Amino acid sequence: MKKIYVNPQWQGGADFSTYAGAEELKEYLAGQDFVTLPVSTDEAEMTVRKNSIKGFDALRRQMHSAYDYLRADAPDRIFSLGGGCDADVPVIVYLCEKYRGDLSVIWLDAHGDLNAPEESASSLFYGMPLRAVMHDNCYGLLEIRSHLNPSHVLHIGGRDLDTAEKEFIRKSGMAAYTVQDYRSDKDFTHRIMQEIQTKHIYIHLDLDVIDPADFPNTPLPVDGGLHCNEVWDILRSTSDKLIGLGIYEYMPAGEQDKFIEKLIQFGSAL
Ligand SMILES: [Mn+2]
Repeated sequence: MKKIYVNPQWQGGADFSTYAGAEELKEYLAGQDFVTLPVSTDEAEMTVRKNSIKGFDALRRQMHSAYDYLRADAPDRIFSLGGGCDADVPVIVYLCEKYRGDLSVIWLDAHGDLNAPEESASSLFYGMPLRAVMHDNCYGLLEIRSHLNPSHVLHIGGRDLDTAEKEFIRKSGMAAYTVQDYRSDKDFTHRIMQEIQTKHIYIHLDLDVIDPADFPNTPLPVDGGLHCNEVWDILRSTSDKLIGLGIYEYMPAGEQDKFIEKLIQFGSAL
């Protein structure tokens, strides 16, 4: 069974634009069954800082609540829409448990999302979600039964990574490919599919992996990104094993976007 979740969690970036983005994405889902996960809009909660994470209590409460929804529904395929990148953590934790670790995650993102809390200059959780799903208890935010194995992570499209994030990639054994890596190998998608040993793949798509000239409606755009057709190529190449897709960091555009429409059709057909 497939389920569609909209998680407008904005606290990771302390930025309401992703909350508003989730609201706008719902318009693309008209006529479909989906669940909107509960999220606080209380800005005062952002002043609570624990474990070097801002908005810790609100994040912890929302992540537990999202995780409870997932466990109760027990879907085997998930299409999720954010919200900030951090809103994807309960989905990945759930799928990792559901498939007993037999899950690879392809993380498409201009940023690493790989900071440990104490390495983060901002203490904002949206810079940490990929690291958190590889950590025993998501730094106190969510208790995990089986965390994601770094050797099951493929980061693609990164071009604005912190020193500590590069160091983590080097030490952890996770794979990371740049836009240049993708373009310099005609068989890139074929090759990464050969590399993936698990039976199941989840794709986390932070829209800022796309070049701002192709898609600007995201809070932290970075030049030199993938083109929409290249992102599409990566998505389609995984379809045999794909059991989930997440679309994150969407900022309201105020008008219909063709590529978002295409992505939402793809996710809805999982
Ligand atoms: Mn991100």
